[in-house]
Amino acid sequence: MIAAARAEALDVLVVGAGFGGLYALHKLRAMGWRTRALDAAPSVGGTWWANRYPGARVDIQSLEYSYSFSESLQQDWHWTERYAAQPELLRYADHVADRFDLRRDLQLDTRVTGARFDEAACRWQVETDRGAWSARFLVLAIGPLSSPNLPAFDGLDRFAGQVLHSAAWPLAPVDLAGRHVAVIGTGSSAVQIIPIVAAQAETLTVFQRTPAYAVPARNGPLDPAWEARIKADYAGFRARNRRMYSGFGCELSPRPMSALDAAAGDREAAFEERWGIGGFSLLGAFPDLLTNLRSNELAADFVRRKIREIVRDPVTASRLCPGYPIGCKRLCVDTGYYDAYNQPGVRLVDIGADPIEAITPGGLRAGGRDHRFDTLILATGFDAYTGPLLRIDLRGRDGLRIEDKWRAGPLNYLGLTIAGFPNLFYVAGPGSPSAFTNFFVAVEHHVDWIADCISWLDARGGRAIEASESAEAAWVAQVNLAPQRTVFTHCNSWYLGANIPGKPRVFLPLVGGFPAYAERCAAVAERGYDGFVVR
Ligand code: N01
Repeated sequence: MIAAARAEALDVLVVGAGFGGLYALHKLRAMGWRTRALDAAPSVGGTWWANRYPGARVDIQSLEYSYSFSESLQQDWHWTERYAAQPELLRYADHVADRFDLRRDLQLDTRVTGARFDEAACRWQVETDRGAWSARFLVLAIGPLSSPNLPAFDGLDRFAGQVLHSAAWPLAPVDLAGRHVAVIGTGSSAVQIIPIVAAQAETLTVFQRTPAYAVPARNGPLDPAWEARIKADYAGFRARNRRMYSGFGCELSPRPMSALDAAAGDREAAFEERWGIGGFSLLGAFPDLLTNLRSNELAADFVRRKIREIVRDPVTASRLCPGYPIGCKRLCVDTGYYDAYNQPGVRLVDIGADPIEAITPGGLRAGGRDHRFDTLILATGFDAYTGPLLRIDLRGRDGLRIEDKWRAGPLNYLGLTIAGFPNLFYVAGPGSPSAFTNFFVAVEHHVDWIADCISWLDARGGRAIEASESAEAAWVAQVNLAPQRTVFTHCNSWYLGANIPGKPRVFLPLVGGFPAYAERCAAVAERGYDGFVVR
């Protein structure tokens, strides 16, 4: 670990020590750049450090949700389960930090508070809560989902019991035995928390504003035969996944037809097969499930029938059935979510119909009714994509402030750069396909592209590189247009910023698939960083 903060002149400062930041530090340092990484947390791991709520687990299979940059790493590391749980993912992050000797250039417990581009020096001057740094290039690997959403519920500060947030869970174990617990929210975090809490707590009341679609994970010990088969040609498996729309799932192909054209029995068999396989595979049963509302409705109806089969109380089952297209909000991958509602102490309250009026000292009031509990779990998600960047007082050329630049939405080029902010790159930010992509495939791509760009600039003696405003405008137009041809605009979701009051409603991630995006980024580079201005 490097010594206490000081104004140190670097080539590259990486912000974030999650999986994006760790790889950025490794890659850029190996290329000879004087690189450091900072993270506000006391540990590496990023989202897997912060989201340590009970039940936290990845929703992409671990043999796919892992680094591909090192053959020896991917051969040596053994995942114990098909979908790794949070502690195992954290062990993996720690292992990577140790294995590649990253800690000597890593400073934890250090929050970046501001960064200003010094035009005369062509450098970023970075402020942290532990001193200042100066770097030629700034790489923000701060994660799209790292700024928790804490809704401004009236009376929250007067609640007499314990308040927990899924994305800021305490380090010390929380014993819920004998407690009367409430969960607000029914997104991916809540869907993982609820079955665990249902098994531990005396009672559990779930406050649902909008029902989620959840599909079974079918988690279990990792099949050694499958692991051996993948490891026999891991590079080939990774390459095939990089050609997939979402950067994973290469071993399953959709039926080669619209869901509407399949015979009813075949369609049902396809959905059943995917329900049995588990995870996101259901959405890949037919190629048009996310682009054709009528096809989508067939899959949505299949899941609603499953919910009614699992949940014994018909009123609760009906409340749990979503009315919007499946996949419009990110699909949840669960273990025992719907079944949890069959337990005697578990209740579902519809706050879509009867919104929360106030948190009271002993619970909350909604629709004129008082609900009593002693522990409140907010599983209310994140201020996605823009929240993490806007927490930093970021100023580009001519003092341009990021909050002014992004007042109407996150202007960017390729989801990697921002006009007016030279030599600044971000990993898995707005305008990139990260939310729809295996995160490891996304971050390895972004970091490799950034590393190539920096090398190219340096090799031709350039001091600064910056997206042009015209290239940025064209990119943002594409990001906004692409979802119009899909089901993604037919509900309120964090993809649209709709979960945060007052946030501009613009589509944040890029729709269109990882391969097309990667091709576009490669073409930009091949054409001499088309759309960029070099000084
Ligand atoms: O957050 P969410 P999340 N009053 O925004 C409700 C990833 N992830 O933390 O739908 C009442 O999905 C909100 O209601 P509504 C994954 O990408 C992955 O669960 O806005 N309710 C919703 O029900 C995921 O998509 C895993 O009407 C309020 C819930 O809170 C992303 O992180 C696990 C409210 C928030 O759901 C976010 O998931 C966990 C209010 N004022 C997360 N505000 C894996 O499995 C919000 N809600 C790997």
